[in-house]
Amino acid sequence: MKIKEVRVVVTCPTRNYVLVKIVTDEGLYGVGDATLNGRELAVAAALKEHIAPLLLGRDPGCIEDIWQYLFRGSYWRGGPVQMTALAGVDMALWDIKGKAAGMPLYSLLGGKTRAGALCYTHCGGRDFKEVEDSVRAKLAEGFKVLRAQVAIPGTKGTYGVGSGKMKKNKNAGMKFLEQDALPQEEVWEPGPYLRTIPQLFEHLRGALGEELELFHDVHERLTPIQAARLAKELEPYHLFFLEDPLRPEHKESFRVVRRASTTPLAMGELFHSKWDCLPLLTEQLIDFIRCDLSHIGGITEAKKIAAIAEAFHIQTAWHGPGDISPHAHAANVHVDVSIPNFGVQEMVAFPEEVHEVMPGAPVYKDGYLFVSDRPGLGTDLNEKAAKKYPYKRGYLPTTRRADGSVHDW
Ligand code: KDG
Ligand code: MG
Repeated sequence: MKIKEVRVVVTCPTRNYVLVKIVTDEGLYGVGDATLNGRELAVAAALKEHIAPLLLGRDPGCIEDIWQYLFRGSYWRGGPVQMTALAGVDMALWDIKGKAAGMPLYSLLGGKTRAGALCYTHCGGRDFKEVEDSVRAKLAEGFKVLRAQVAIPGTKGTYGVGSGKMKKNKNAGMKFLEQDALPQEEVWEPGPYLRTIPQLFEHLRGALGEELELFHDVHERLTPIQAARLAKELEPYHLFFLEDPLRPEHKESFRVVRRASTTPLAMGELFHSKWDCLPLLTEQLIDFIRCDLSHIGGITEAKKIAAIAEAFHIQTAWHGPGDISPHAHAANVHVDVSIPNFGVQEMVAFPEEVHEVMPGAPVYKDGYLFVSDRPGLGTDLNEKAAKKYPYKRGYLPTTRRADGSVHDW
């Protein structure tokens, strides 16, 4: 079998997605996710202009060799754009391999270690009561693990609480962050944030008890000593984990946070390779590795990272936001249900438009995600439907401190 064509589809069914469709001379095809939020066209150009010509005529079954060839053969390797492009190709090739074998991806990866993937979703609110109500609503839907974010008094546009400009969607009253043609600007201060978050979890544990698993996403905004203080002050509320307390540039600073507390730590959505993960894994500075399969070169690299993590008693919690496609969500769950050290899976409910363009997303039931037994990833791409939703330039928000200086979003 040979690769005959590489198609790149950019579509915006409520938000932008970049898909790679690899077609073989035998008519089989695979589809992978190459979406990089806010830089979609850079990845599309990398794929069309630089990567597609290298794939034509190759055997799509040689996934590891193609991965090595694209990664090591380029000399200038790594980074978000190239690793997202590589992920799209990798997922499409695994999809083809599954279809050629007549097997779902989880089977090719070694078979099921569990029936479904324990998953979490997001709860946010303008105040503690709103967050509590949101948690109660999600508990009623069967969720067992929930992320809790609250608006920080005196700031503008807190991450994860839907305080940006929101767009209503037809799908069950869901709302989506509207991505503007230029970035929205948020204002954030560490003082009020550090005072508010422990109070939020005090409120939630008081109102809801100890049974449910709760956690919080810092979104990489703190300094090491601030993160250490937060982790320590959250200890009495037994978080499932504290997510991304620091930026990936400061991996050695995780030692400061680790020394200060026993709150479990999760990190990795901004990583791009196994080497980014290494010091945190080998020094056991985190408890959950949460890379984004679409930004680390796909399933091939995820399997290796999971295996290294397993040796250090660290579990996976792959990134699963709305800005990666159902193909990537399916890849997450296929890996989740076939490795021994799976921890938890982030999930979102996609709007109707996304299901129309990319059918086959994992199915949610009573706190768990399930992939189908269809060969490959089990997802597909409706190219005709994709054309109805053309690309719209969009950015993630940016953040400034109260004095106007730039801060990390
Ligand atoms: O594109 C950025 C989002 O993927 C990120 O903000 C989501 O932090 C995130 C999460 O944990 O889902
Ligand atoms: Mg996060």
